[in-house]
Amino acid sequence: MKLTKFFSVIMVLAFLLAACAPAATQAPAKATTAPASAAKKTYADMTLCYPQLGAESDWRTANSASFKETAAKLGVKLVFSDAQQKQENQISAMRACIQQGVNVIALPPVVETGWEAVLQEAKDANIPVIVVDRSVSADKSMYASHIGSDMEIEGKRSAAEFNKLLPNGGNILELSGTTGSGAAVGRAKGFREALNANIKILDSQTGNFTRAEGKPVMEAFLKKYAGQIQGVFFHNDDMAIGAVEAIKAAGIKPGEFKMISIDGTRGGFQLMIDGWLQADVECNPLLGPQVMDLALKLMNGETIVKEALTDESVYYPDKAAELLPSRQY
Ligand code: GYE
Repeated sequence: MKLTKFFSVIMVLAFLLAACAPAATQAPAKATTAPASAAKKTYADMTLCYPQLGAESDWRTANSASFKETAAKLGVKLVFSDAQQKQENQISAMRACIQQGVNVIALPPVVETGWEAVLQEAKDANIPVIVVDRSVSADKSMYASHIGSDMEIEGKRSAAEFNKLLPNGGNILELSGTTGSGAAVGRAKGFREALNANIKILDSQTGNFTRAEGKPVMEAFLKKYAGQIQGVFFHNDDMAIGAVEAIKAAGIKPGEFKMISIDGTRGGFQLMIDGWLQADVECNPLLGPQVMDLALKLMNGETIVKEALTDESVYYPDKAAELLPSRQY
């Protein structure tokens, strides 16, 4: 029985082989790989435009480095420029990228408004735009995705620190970031929403996110509000560093003013170690890998998340010395 079954299987196989053989010899060989157009794109196929907004802070330097290093590692061609904090420079850089026919544009917008025209031009040229770091006010349909920090939460976290540091209330000052930037707008909004009613913001002036501008703003505050200041809120560490120079020069000692900043750069950690800052709210600039991953997905026609906000925390002086050596920025 077993033997007959074996032979019948052999017979069937032989028949099938005979039936297939002529087809295999006569018909043209089928391509073993999919046509090039359907092949999955890789990082080597990508030209990514990054019209960086400037080099105003250590956060920004780390952000630029993240894009350059990630591109070099993955083999992505990066078209990088520095707009020196000027929106018109960013717009011209974007237009040059559209002209050049890059695959994807990653845009860190210096301010929130005024992007509609150039976003439309990118759309018309079928070049997707990923908004990076700060937000834009343009309609969400104008860009593929936004990836960055939740600026309002950072503002709320900063306020929560003042609420703990000044339980009986007090007067504070605010050195805000670039006027009209998503970072400054969001941080100011979140801060005001979460600040206890007994803490009064005496004044708020922009230091444009730089050390150079933070210092004179603080000097003017010290003159104007001498004897009335219990705390200072900085929208970033660079302005805090500039302001501390002015505060030191005025003979004020660490801890006399309660001070909170945002970013968590090495410079901010050093201010915590030296007693100037009571907390530093994290804002992560290392966005290169995530942006390039999303850009590749777009090139392959995959759908991507509309909004990806980074998970962040708050750093305190007690761990600052231990953590400083391992900080990447
Ligand atoms: O906090 C600041 C930089 O947009 C989140 O810009 C960014 C901010 C950052 O200049 O240091």
